[in-house]
Amino acid sequence: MAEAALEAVRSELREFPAAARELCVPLVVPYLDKPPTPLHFYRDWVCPNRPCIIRNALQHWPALQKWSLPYFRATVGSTEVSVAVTPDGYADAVRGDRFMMPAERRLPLSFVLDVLAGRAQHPGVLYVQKQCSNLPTELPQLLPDLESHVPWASEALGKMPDAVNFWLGEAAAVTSLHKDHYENLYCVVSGEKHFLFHPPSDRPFIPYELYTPATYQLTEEGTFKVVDEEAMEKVPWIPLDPLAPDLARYPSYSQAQALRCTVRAGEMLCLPALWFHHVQQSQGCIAVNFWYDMEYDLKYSYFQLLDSLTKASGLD
Ligand SMILES: O=C(O)CCC(=O)C(=O)O
Repeated sequence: MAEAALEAVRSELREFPAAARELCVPLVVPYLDKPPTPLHFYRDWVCPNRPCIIRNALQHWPALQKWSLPYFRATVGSTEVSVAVTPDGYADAVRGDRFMMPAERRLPLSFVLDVLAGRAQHPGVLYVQKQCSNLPTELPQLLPDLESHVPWASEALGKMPDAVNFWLGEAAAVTSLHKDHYENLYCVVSGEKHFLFHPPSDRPFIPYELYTPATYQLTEEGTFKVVDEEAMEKVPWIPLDPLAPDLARYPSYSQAQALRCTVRAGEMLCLPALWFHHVQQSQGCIAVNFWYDMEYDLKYSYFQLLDSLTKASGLD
């Protein structure tokens, strides 16, 4: 009897993503030709939790004309920044039976630029991607080149961003599939970013497991050592690579439908809170994003329920 009830819950969970998709998930990420008003942004995108790409939202930023690798070399080349270094381009990702975090190195930006241009060598893959507002904290000289927030979004959401992040890295640097509790306004200044998404409603098909956290350590010889973070709790993370999903191990994922888009220079992606995303980029892509904390409203609570039911019913 209990097993029959549990199977009924699993069956409902398996049907939920298709029903949600039919009702409210777009088949492609739509484009807007100009920024929305605060009302339209809230009504058409934030409330329904739908992504879009906005053109002509950044053209007043001097960064769009100025930012390039030679400009950075001339203006902030001597500034030291935190750089995530990994052997394979995957920081904060499941590798084997560990949740691997990158080695973190402080390097002059000019050195990173040399590596990006193929003029210098460094072991592994480099990604300037320290989150928690690395733009104002590590590269404040660049702040006059853009706005410190997105005015129509700040007005719509009634708050300022929690973080303004700067991203610059090698094409081999990949961000593994995950979700955040932020309304994410992701602005590409130069190059391209390739996003793969799943709506939050796909949760029943997306596996999570608990992993021992570990950090890469770069040795003197330029090799990588895996050092367990024994004081840290286990980390729940998605083991699946959506580019090459192991369907023998995670067969449910074959029922999930990924949405893909490329965000080009001058475009802003509005990535709603709780959407799963996996990110790749062109070599030397320059981007800035604004993380606005989401509203912890019923939408959040419903997602938590979906998450709990998926785990409790053993669908994970
Ligand atoms: O650009 C990237 O590599 C990752 C961006 C991301 O995951 C985020 O903003 O949450």
